[in-house]
Amino acid sequence: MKLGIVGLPNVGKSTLFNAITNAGAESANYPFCTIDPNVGVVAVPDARLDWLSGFYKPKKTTPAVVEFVDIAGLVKGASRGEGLGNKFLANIRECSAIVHVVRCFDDENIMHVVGDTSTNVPVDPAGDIGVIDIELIMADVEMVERRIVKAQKAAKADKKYLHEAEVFTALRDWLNDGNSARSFVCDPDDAALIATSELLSLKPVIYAANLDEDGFAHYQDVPYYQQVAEIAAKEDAQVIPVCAKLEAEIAELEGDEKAMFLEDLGIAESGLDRLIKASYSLLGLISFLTAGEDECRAWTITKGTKAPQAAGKLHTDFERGFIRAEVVSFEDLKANGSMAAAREKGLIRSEGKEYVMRDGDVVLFRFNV
Ligand SMILES: Nc1nc2c(ncn2[C@@H]2O[C@H](COP(=O)(O)OP(=O)(O)OP(=O)(O)O)[C@@H](O)[C@H]2O)c(=O)[nH]1
Ligand SMILES: [Mg+2]
Repeated sequence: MKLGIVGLPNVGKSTLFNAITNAGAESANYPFCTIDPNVGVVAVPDARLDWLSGFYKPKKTTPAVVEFVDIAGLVKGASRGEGLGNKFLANIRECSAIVHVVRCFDDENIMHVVGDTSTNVPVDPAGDIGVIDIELIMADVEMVERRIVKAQKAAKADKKYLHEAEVFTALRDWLNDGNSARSFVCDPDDAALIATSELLSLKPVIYAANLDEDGFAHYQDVPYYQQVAEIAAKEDAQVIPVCAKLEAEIAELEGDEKAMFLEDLGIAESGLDRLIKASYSLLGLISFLTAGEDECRAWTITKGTKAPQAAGKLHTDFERGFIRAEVVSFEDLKANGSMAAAREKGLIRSEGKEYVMRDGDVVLFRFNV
């Protein structure tokens, strides 16, 4: 499950990607400098894992990870193939969710383009988001049209496909009115049907508002940011303020240095850390933890995973031979200072096969093989 970093050219996608992965993807003041998608795997910041690791001093600490893809800038007309649009849209199709980077800074030295890549236009977050949305929506219309034709053909042999054709026709009309598939309202069965179609505008989205250093310090007062926040609120999406350039600098610092730098700036957590955590959650992922002297580790599961399947992440034998899971919430563990103290207070629960794992559960699996 990957997140695609999407937006107009020159809005700071590669700078943000670099900051996220510290991987040195190309970044330059030149539209379309990113031609091939860059993929980066990053650790999900987790203060709980840090605490466990500080307590157990294990030989190894293993964080959960999440994957980002730096996708080249889309321009107006991308869905008709402008500016290698089809290729970039295909890159987005392979991702499970989208980080939409929106330029919220002025800089006359850095071109802002939406269509023709040689014409500089003013920064306009709401308009810019609209340009990207329309390209994703138009690409979806094409996919949906094909789906309708297919369903209509199939309906000649089997009437059950008539409903499918109807659902996709209603969706096409919704898209043609300039709406994202994400906001199409229908019953859960129809939603499941639509989910089989890999539509771009159906993918969950987070907005990353890329501000300059000044703007970032008081982002709530910046009109550019407010525009993005307003759109995000309407869509029930998250918006995270970042200063990609600053984040790239912060990302190069280590532990203490980083904390000091952030403190100087008066922020508790870098925008990047927030963005990575929000991205992880946007994918529907949570972490449970295992702790000991050998290893402290955060394990990735999807929300709703039951204990035996979570055990299966450690080893297939653990799932097959699952007996019980001994579970304590991280908060309870931390509040009591140690496993032994938590046990004494009866805070370590013994959970069976039907237990649905929660984010931050610290677990010991009992199994029999
Ligand atoms: N002033 C300022 N410049 C920035 C900021 N973020 C990025 N830039 C600059 O904007 C230019 C373009 O940044 P990139 O990260 O390459 O942009 P991109 O969105 O990846 O662009 P394409 O790959 O061409 O679509 C670079 O010169 C960056 O240094 C920022 O927060 N403030
Ligand atoms: Mg780029």
